[in-house]
Amino acid sequence: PEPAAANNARSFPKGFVWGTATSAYQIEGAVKEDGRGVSIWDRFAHTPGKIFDGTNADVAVDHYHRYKEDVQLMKAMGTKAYRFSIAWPRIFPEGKGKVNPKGLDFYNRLVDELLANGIEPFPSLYHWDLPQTLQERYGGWESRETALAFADYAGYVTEKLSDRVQRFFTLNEIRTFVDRGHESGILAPGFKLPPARLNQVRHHAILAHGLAVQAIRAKARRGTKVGPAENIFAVVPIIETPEHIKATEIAMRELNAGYLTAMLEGRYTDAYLKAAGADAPKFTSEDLKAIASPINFVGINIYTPDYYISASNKPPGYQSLPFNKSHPRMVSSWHRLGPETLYWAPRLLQKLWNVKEIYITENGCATSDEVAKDGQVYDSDRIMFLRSYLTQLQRATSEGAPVRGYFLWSLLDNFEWVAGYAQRFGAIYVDYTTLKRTPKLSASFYREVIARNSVV
Ligand code: GBH
Repeated sequence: PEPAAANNARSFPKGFVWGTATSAYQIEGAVKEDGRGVSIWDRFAHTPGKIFDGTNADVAVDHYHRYKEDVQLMKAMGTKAYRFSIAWPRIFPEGKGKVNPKGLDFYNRLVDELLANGIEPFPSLYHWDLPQTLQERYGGWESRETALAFADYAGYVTEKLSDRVQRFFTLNEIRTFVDRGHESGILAPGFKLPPARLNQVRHHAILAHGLAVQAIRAKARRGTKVGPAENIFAVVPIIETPEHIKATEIAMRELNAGYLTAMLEGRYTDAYLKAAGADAPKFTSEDLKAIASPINFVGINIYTPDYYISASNKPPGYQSLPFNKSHPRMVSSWHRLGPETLYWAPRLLQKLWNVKEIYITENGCATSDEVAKDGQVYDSDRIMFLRSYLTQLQRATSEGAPVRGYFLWSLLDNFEWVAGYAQRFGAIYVDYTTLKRTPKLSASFYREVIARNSVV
């Protein structure tokens, strides 16, 4: 590859970490291999009617057996980092108790392979694949037991891997698996809980994060760094004037009150507790202290904007905007285009909570990719998407926002949860019959961005 261009108006800071991201259930397959236990996602995907195309991730893209090939694909793109998730039911098939060393072996092999190829591992400890036994025995996230079990698992894994892994993410997108899994029931475990129980689930999930941070401090090698990877409400002032920016700051803090705000401030906001009323979660001050255990960085998954304007004459001072009917979307119906999210999310994290290290732990889109007659995949719209989002991210870093890295979702086309295999998020195309991998045109685009450390 050509040498990185000298600093120009589109460059990222020196040492910026470029990576790709995946998660265990979405890519690994091998669900019955080497002693892996059953997860709530195995159960959910095998329940008729839950997945759009009737599929499951029993095989997925067979990464469990093809990880060496996949690492070579990462290397060919020039990525220096890889965010993947560790499947809890591979390590503790029943969530707690008896450990399964063969499960850990897979991640040992993967970490070693990454390091041998100059790629830094950034594992997440939970990407929604809760051991089914914890669901059945305790009611899953409805129980504090699950938070305690998660902390034990986190301590165990980080103790084993922290000789080679420097940074761990705790839970991926608490907001998504809490709300979509326990309120609308679209994701596993597929519940529609009343508000009080839902709020308790949310509390246990952020408590699991905090207790895991403590367990990692106790068990992992000194200096191991940890943080969440959250699907924050990515609030954006639709008009960038002081008045609307101010309203956005208030909205950012309140909308994330059940998640990041609690983790960073060690309290639930008054507005959050007031709105919950009698349904507020039950918690102790010790819980809040644990939830706010000092972290090293904040990871944010950014896809779609939440637009706000000021409403200064009526509390709470901000107003959410509906999307115009013609607002452009990507393939996923929820996925509206909003590149400015990659500017505002880091700026607001820095402004509101003085966050000093930020990773964009996911960003990307599904497009309707096909292999052309010449064997190539011309995903022009993914390139357009990435260029427009990265331009806004560069705007943030050039103004001093402390973003240290960016992980493209996703390395490979994969099992897109409730959408099954119908939505392709990969920079690399996967033929689901042969499992053959073909880098898309966007992989070439991304390689050039990385080689130049600059938007191209
Ligand atoms: C991420 O979620 C996940 O971390 C990742 O595993 C996933 O593959 C990727 O994004 C792409 O989706 O169907 O109307 O209920 C992104 C945030 C929140 C987007 C839940 C989809 C469901 C909308 N997701 N949302 S709806």
